[in-house]
Amino acid sequence: MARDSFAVAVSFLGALVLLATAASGARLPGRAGGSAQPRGDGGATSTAVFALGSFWRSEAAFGCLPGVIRTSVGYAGGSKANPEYRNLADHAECVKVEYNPQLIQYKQLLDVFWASHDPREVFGQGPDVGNQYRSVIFTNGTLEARLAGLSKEREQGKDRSSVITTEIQPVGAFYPAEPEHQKFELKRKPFLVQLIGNLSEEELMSSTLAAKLNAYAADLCPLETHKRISSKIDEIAKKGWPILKDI
Ligand code: MHO
Repeated sequence: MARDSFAVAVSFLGALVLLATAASGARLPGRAGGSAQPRGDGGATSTAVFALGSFWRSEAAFGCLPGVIRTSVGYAGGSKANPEYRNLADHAECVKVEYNPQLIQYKQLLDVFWASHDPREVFGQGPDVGNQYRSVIFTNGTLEARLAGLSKEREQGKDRSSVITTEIQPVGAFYPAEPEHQKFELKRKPFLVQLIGNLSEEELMSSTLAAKLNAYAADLCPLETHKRISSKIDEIAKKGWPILKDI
């Protein structure tokens, strides 16, 4: 009985979130299959891959940007086939960003890349020490390689007293990381996971909303967006958050 009412309450909440998000014009992932195919106008989705330290934070750094459709984490840049978190060999932890190039440009993603880590650090980022945390821009084609190269020169030009360690290399195989590493920041806040209806791992991976909330959970949304999401959550909590009084 208690479990039934809990289930009802949770799906009620889910519906509220869907309503609130739809009203704001935010893009929603399909509940079934979780497809977040953005538009029916034939526009292509572009993909960018970056390594900039722990992929938990890297994923959150890109998730709130307007035009980002989905994010996921994985391993790239090494030679080992099918790397795993505990045995990733020469791979780097990476984030894969799928985006609508009509809404956000590769150049802007590069700006976020540079601003989200310290590319002058050698063999790690902050407390995370090791080759897996190296800084890499994985490019897809000559245009991206050129833009990446120019942005690196610009970055180096800001200060010549230390070297930018960032490598630029063509993206090869990208191996998706284990489910527990996907949307890690969001999963640290089970309340938020519940708020969007306890999506399956697959759905979490493909959901635009989950990518945004993952960034929100890590405090990596722009201030205005952060406030907007917070007040929406407060509103939902006030209106309909179920309080279990007895069992
Ligand atoms: N500082 C993190 C690194 C994890 S990462 C996904 C830790 O707590 O181990 O490599």
